[in-house]
Amino acid sequence: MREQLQRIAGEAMAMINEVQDMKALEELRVLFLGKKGKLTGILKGMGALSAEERPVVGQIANDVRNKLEDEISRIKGKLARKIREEKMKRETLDVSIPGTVIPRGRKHPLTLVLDEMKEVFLGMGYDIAEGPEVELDYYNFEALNIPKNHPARDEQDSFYINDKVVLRSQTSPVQVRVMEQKKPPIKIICPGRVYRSDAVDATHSPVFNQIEGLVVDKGITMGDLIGTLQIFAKSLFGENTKIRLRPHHFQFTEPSAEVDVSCWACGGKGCRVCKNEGWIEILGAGMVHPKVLENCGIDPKIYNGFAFGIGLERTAMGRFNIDDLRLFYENDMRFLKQF
Ligand code: 2U9
Repeated sequence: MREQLQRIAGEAMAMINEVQDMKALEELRVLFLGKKGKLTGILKGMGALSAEERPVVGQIANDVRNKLEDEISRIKGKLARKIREEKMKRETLDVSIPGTVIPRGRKHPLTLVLDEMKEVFLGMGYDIAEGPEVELDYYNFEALNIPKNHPARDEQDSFYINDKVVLRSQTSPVQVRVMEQKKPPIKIICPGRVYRSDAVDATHSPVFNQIEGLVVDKGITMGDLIGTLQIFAKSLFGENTKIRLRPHHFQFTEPSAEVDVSCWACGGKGCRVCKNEGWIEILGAGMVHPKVLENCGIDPKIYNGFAFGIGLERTAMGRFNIDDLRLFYENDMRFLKQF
């Protein structure tokens, strides 16, 4: 019996040093200490020993079992540490590696210029007003002193929904609606999309953006208009920018003018950008026609005002030196990511 115990102890100690994982350790424990284990078998045979042999062999068997149990819990602890270290290593987050770059969005060039224009006028105390793009013929033409069959309607070939409803060809209807609702003083800009049936080419699109402005109060003068446009032009195109007014005609303003700014590329000497003129037309303006004030219920004997209209695409093309306005609408990232 003693020789058997010594052999089992030697066998178990040799095997335990080969154990690589918890599963093998458990199998070894069952092999020697389980119900049908080798050591358990020996202990069951103890009954056949003599009275003087039993306590001695029993002590040896207990020693072997305790040693084996100690070894098994030591190895278990070692394996548990190894598993924990491997887990830690696997789950270690290297915060020094660069994160996933999420591509940043950016504002569209038209939005950049529109925001700049809004800032200039908000800084001068204007409010921003908006209105419907599908407009009544009345607000888009008649209220603006452009009666039915007036040739001015042909200049701005419009998209008609029906005899009474049209896609607005300018944002002026918004000003009309504000003047109907609100008593002077009025100081608003009306940015927005407008529609004209023009064929698409490098400088025309049937859908484009405008910013119109309107000031109505008592004793407004052309000087106020010119001063306002000078501040606008200098803010947008640089401090040394000058403006020039050329007499013109619009049905909704009298007097009317087309307004040029000194060329931002050559300062007025003449170059390719301004076609050697030294000046670039960017907007139209004038004193609000008294008939228009009347149509909106404002007494032109008490109040008067000025108005202007700016093409957003045209201004942005100047600002960014773009020669084809279709680039604004084609969503080509090679173009858009430059802004
Ligand atoms: C009301 C009264 C008058 C708005 C004005 C212009 C001159 C003008 C063009 C500029 C470039 C349109 O986008 S564009 O093609 N606009 O030249 N617009 S005066 O006058 C108004 C507006 C509303 C009630």
